[in-house]
Amino acid sequence: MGSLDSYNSWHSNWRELRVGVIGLGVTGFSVADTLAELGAQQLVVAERAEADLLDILNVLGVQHVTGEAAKGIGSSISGVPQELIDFAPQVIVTSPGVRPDSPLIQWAQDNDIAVWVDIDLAWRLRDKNGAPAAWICITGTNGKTTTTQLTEAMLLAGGLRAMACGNIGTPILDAIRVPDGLDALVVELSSFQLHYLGEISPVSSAVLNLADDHLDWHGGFEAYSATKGKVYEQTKIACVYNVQDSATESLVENADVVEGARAIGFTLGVPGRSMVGYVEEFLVDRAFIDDRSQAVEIAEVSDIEQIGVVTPHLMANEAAATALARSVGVQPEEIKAAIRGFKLDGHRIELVAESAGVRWIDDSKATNPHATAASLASFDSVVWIVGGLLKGVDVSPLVERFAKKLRAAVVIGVDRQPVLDALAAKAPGVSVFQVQQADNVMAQAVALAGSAALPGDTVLLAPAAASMDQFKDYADRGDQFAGAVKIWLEDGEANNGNA
Ligand code: UMA
Repeated sequence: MGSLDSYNSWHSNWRELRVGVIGLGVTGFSVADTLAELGAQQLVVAERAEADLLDILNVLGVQHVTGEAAKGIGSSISGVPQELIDFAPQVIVTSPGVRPDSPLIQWAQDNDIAVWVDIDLAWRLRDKNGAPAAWICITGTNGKTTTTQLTEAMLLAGGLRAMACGNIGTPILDAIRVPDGLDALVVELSSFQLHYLGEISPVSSAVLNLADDHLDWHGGFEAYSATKGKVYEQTKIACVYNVQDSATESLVENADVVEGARAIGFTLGVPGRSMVGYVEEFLVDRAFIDDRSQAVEIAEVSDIEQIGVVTPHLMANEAAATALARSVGVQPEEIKAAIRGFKLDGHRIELVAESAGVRWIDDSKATNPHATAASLASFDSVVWIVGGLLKGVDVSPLVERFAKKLRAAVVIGVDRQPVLDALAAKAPGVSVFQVQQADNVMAQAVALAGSAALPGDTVLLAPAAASMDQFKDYADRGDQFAGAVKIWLEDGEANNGNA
C-alpha cells in the first residue's frame, strides 16, 4: 500500500499506476475518463455498460471487460475475470453500488490490493488547478440532497465558486476537473461511498440524521451508523450534528478531528451556544458570532415558505445548511438571499394536483421509512401509496405510528407481503388495496387511491421503499404518478360531464 502514497497530486506520475475500475455507470465512467487524462494504465470491469460509454472508452483507448465476461465464470478465481487477475492492478477504484461482499472486492482485499472510491481519487487530485477547494461533506439518511443544494446556493450567494457533487448525481471527479477550479465542493456522500472511503479532511461535515436504510448492504444498523460517522474524520472547522438526533452527536464525539474543529448543533428548537436553530419565527445563528451569548438573525420562516410546504425536515435542512455555510464565512444576508431564491427538486412532497377537496402529493423521493415518516407527519388524513424494494427494513413501526392518520393504503411493489402483514397487524381498521397486475402499476394505484379518498384527504405517494422493482428510479415513479393522476382526474371530469 505504501507505494500508493506517491500518488497524492494531479501532477504525480500516474502513468506507472495500474488501476482496475469496477463499474461503468456515472462513477465508473468519470473515473475511467479521469485516469485516461492522467495517462494511468487501467482495465474497466462492468457487468452492465451502455454502448455509447463503451464507444468513448474505445476512442480513449481504455481496455474493458463487460457483460458476461465481467462475471468471471471459469476464471482461476470464481467471480473475478481472468483479464483482471492477469492485469494485476495495484488499486481498485470501485463504483459505490458494488457490494463489499462481491467476489471482486473480496479478491482485492484477500490480495492486499487497495480499494478506493472516486472520492479517494478526487481527494488525491484536488490540487489540479492550484490551491484545492474547501470540501464540505454531507451525509445522513434523509435530506442530503436538499441540504447539499441549499449549502451550494448559500455559498454561491456568498460569492464563492461552489459546486454540489457526489451522490447528488454529478460525480466528484467532474467537479475536480472544472476548468480554472472552484473555491468549494459541497459533496453529498452516500453510505456506500463512505463505506469504501479512506482518509480525507473536509473543512466542514454533517450527518443530518440516522435511521434504518440500506441495512441489507451494510449488514445492520450499527455498521450503517458507524459508516456515516466517517464523514466527521479529520474535519478542520465544523462538525455539524442534529441536536434532535443524539446518535449524530455521538458520532462527532467519537470522531478523530483536526485540533480546533468545533461541534456545531442544528435544531428546530431554540439554539444553545454553538448551535443554529429557531427563535419564534426566526432562523438564528448562535455559533459563528463573536459574542455567543447573543444570536444573529439569518432569515424568517416566511422566507422558507416560498420554497414549498414548510415541513420540519425542510426547516432542519435549512438550519444544517446555514451552519455549514456560516462555517466558511458566508454572511447572514447572503444566506437569507439564497433561501429566498431556492427551488426544491421535484418528487419531494410536491403538490401534483388538487381536485374535489383532495390533494395529490408526490413524495417519491421517500425511499425509506424515515423519509416517509416526515411526510406522513405533515398531513392529517391520508390515502397512502406504499411499497417497493424494502432493502431489509421493517415498515411495521412506521405503520403503527401513523395508523390513525390512514384513510386507506394502496400497496404496490414486488416485496408486497411484509407491507401487507404490517398493515394487517398494526393498522387493522384501515382499508388496504393491492395493485395486482405488474403492468400499469401507477394507473391502478391512482385509481384505487382516488376511489378511496374523501374531500379533505391527501393521496400521498411516499412508498418507504426503493423503486427499481417496478420503475426506472424514484423520479420515474413520481413522474408516472403525476401522469396517472392527471389522466384519472380528466377521466373523472369527463365521466361527471356525461352523467
Ligand atoms: N456494477 C457492477 N456490479 C455491481 C454493481 C454495479 O458491475 O455489483 C456496475 C454496473 O456496470 C453499473 C455500474 O456499476 O453500470 C453502476 O454503478 P453504481 O451502482 O455505483 O452507480 P453509478 O451510476 O456509478 O452512480 C453512483 C450512485 N449510485 C449508487 O450508489 C447506487 C449515484 O447515486 C451517484 O449519483 C453517482 O454514483 C455519482 O456519485 C444514486 C443513488 O441511488 C442517486 N444513491 C443511493 C442513495 O442515494 O440512496 C446510495
